[in-house]
Amino acid sequence: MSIEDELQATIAAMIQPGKGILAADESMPTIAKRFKPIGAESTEETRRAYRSLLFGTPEIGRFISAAILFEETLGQRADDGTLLSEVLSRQHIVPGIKVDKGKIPLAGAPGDEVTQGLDGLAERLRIYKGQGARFAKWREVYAISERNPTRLGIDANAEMLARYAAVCQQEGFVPIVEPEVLIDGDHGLERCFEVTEAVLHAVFHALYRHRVTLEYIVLKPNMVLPGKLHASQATPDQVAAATVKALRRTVPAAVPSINFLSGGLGPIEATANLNAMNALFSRLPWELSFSYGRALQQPVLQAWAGRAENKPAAQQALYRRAELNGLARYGKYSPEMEHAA
Ligand code: 5MM
Repeated sequence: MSIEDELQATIAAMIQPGKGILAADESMPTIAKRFKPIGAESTEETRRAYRSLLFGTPEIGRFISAAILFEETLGQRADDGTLLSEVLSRQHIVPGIKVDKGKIPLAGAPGDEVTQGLDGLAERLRIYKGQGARFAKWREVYAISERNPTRLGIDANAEMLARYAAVCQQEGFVPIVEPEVLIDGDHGLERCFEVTEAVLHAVFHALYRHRVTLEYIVLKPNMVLPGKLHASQATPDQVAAATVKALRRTVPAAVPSINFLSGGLGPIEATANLNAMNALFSRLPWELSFSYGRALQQPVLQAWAGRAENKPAAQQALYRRAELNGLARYGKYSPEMEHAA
């Protein structure tokens, strides 16, 4: 199969009506942070048990078309010895891998950060492909303050995303390009809009310069929201209008799908916002979908609480959340559904 055929097959499998992406690629410190409130210790075995639970959820492939894994998970097996990537493939869920190696302060731009991990990326991708991964993910993070992100921060992060995406496509991996403007702070929706627009503009300019084929990427952006400490929060319709406005100004029509991160939004808010976008805007050039981590997993973690006997309830929680987000893909979700059985 040519690289182009490979990319085409992967993107077609990742983007399907009524489905989205499950982000389960928490790094070691992040998964420990997620386990702490439910009283679970993060060990190789608890991480394996938890991720086996997620991926083994019966029928979850009805609403999830792809899952992002952390490197360790790619080599782990379910209780019956099946590789977790194979558990996913059997449900027609494409396995992918987070390939960035976390962020460090960006020299010359106080308050901005940049993500590491480009060294040896092509070689790592070849190994991951042998382990079943077909797409990759890389996240850049932008904090909002009066001074940040700086012009340097925006450009340096765009450059990293584009270099990563180019290497991925060269190796036959579909890159998920994730520029995340953080929700932290007391800024208003307008400031988030302004930053998101500038960030996306720079990202697509860099992708063009690095000859990345836009037909074979997935964009994973933040929604345009007021900071979480802002005096008033926005309605789903307001978030939808601002987010689509920013995307229309910056994301070329060649991009097949935009799969939002949840970025600290509650599960219900994340679903409601996605639903509003799909309900209000029916003639957009790209699919609008989800690639949630916390907004899909929070109810699962609560139901599981680190105990094997809670596995069926936890899987039910994941199935329900995925199903509701699947409805939001069509603009057919309503908050009343939260209380249905
Ligand atoms: C699942 O968390 C991902 C990895 O984060 P760390 O490297 O910080 O551990 C993260 O990239 C995630 O995929 C995105 O932030 C989307 O997740 P949310 O929870 O924001 O939907």
